[in-house]
Amino acid sequence: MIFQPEYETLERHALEALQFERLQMLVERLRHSNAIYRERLRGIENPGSLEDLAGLPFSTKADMRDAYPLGLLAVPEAQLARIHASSGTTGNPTISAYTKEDLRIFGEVMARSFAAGGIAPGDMFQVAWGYGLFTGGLGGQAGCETLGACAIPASSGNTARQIQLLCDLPVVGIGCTPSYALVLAERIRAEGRTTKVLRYAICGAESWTREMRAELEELFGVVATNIYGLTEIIGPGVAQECLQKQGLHVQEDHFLAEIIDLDTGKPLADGERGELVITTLTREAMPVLRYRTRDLTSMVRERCACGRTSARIDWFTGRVDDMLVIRGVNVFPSAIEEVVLGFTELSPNYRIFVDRPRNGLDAMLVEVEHHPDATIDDLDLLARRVTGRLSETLLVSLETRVVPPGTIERIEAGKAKRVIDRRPAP
Ligand code: DLL
Repeated sequence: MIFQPEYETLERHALEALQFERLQMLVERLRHSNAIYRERLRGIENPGSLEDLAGLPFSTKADMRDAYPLGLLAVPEAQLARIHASSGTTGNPTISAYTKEDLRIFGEVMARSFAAGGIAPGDMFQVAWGYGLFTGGLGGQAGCETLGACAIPASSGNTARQIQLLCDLPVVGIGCTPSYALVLAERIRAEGRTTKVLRYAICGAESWTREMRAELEELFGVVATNIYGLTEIIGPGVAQECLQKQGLHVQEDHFLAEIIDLDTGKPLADGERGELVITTLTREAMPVLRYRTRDLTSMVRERCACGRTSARIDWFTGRVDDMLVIRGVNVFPSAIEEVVLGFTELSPNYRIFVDRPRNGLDAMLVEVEHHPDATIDDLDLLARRVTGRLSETLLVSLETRVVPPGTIERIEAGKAKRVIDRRPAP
């Protein structure tokens, strides 16, 4: 179902005209309502077309940290209706502030996302992202309310309770991280239970792959779609896959997306992979101009078979910051995930350890679990095969360790942490 066909299926020329009009208003608004942006936009002309976007300054996470907590507000504090924040690993959290209108838009893009992922008004939907400062829980809640679905605000964690709700209530859809969906699916199977009517999982907030999706769909008996977003922009709902599964539709009337070359910052052509940059077209409290997300993807603009005309971004390779440099070779954890999940003998759980012995070279160990249903005669042989396939794909030598099912710790709240990099900080 398309929740707002009047926006989601707008002809491209009309959509781009709307984006341009909103971009002009945004630049004007930033000049007049925020001192940091006024300074940054000094001497820069207002855009005369959408192409002029490329001449406007970028914003980065560092800008947000520097302006902590409320330096990037574009409305008086008295107009704020909510604050969310993302923790990050070091320093100040990143704050996102919302007016009442921003919250309405948050609900709207989440309702569109849930509808695209198979949820209909009247359906029960279990929101299993964390409620609180994290945007997932309350964003999911708003999506249900705007769509007219029935929200079950389970929040993250408390797996026994989550399973009870899924097995007892007619829950049609669940929203959570992909790694938590996997935890739930594994546990339900191990306990020999079945969910009552669960059919859709809408997963996001962390990097995952199509291979992981296939595993999850099989184990959970659901259709799983990918949802993307970030605190700095609004939270989840920036982009969402439809049931055609041909990439994530960007909610382009609210978020203007570009793909740029990481090094030069120049816009890339459709289909080329680079860093996703987003401009908020309608945010009031904390609008963002050309935010460098650090997330790597590509974008196409052809109409999708579902009827939506919005641009679609591909599944992410990962974050720039998550890239491991092993003896000079760049390695994305997502590439390791793709290879590991290609082995039917292995479960979708894995961990990557990176060490640098004193005066030695980087050493990478990939720990994988053998699948509970697989009979494996020779664990060493399996480890050697996985090692071979991984080093062939990644072009770096490494070791693999196969451990028994259930050995690798499952994360029940928050984002999965699969990489343990124990090298000294540079
Ligand atoms: O993770 C918002 C969210 C909540 C998205 C629920 C989806 C579902 P942050 O904590 O600010 O916000 O983290 C944002 O997470 O820049 C990506 O690196 C990563 N990320 C989010 N969704 C995906 C996804 C929320 N579908 C950061 N695929 C982003 C890959 C994702 N990475």
